[in-house]
Amino acid sequence: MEYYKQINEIWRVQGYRKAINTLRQQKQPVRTKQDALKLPGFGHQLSDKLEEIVKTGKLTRLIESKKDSRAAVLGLLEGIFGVGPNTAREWYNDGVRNLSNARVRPDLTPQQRVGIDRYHDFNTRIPRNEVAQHFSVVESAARNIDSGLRCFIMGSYRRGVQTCGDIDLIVTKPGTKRIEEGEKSLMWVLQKLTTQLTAMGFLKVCLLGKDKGGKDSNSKWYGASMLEDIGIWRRIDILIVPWSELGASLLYFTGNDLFNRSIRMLAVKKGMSLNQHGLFKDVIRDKNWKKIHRGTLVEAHDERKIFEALGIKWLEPKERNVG
Ligand code: DCP
Ligand code: MG
Repeated sequence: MEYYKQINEIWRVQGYRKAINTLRQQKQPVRTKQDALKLPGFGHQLSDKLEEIVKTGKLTRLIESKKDSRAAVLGLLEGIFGVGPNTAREWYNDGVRNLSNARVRPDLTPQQRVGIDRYHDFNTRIPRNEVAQHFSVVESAARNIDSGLRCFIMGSYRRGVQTCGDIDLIVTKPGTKRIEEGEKSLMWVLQKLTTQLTAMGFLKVCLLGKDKGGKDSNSKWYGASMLEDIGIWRRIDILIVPWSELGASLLYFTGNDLFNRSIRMLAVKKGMSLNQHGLFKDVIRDKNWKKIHRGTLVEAHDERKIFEALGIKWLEPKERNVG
């Protein structure tokens, strides 16, 4: 039971708790699988385990789970929004073994606290049709703000998978360019959009950290959204991208991450460089492979043209589920 508590398997913990109570109430010792099966809360698996303990004095499953319990706890902790492998390891070394231990960390960020409070919600896959419903809410709010805005669903949804880990959305507007190039018309959109959606009760919390998204602070928003009739908080990312870079953004945010890695490597092999802002050539790098000049733009707006410029045939998003 303690092991399952650590790895947050609540149903199993309850099963074990019931079985333990049942055993405590027995007047006669329970020694065999057959005896155990007669007791409430004892199925075949638990009864087998009981007999194994009586006969051998040990439990193989428990020995195994001790071996993998570090990995399990690290996995559990990394499932908290805002906790990466380094934080998980640090917390583990400090003795954190479950979510309750994590919750009382003095260094817990507000985002991690939400991640713990909504642990179950955030770790439940989202059915495709629910992603589409969240999208519709955002899209109609965006259209109300400015009928010229265009919204897209990215990530695993665009690759056609049946359930998604989170909701990735892009908002853009025909004619807009990069902020550095002087086009500012989209900067206020995200602010207005998220404020309205929050007031509607659709967006539940903003999960941007202290740096508020760093240099992209005007163009991305991380948080949680919820449909009233479903009641589960979902992780949602809304990104504002300039129309001039739509293709590169579509390519990047469609993924999957392994596909992205290989297509970026291909670009490098061809003397180019690909990122979410575009495909560039004549990039100048120093001897540590650090970019010292971003190069000249080959293509950024048209996703298909990026494939062409790389000399590869167009791949539908559903053909980009690699690995
Ligand atoms: N991405 C990437 N490298 C990363 C993270 C993300 O290239 N380290 C890109 C590719 C992803 C896209 O961003 O497909 C969206 O990121 P997600 O983490 O939301 O991944 P998916 O949407 O693909 O999967 P999931 O269903 O788990 O959300
Ligand atoms: Mg996603």
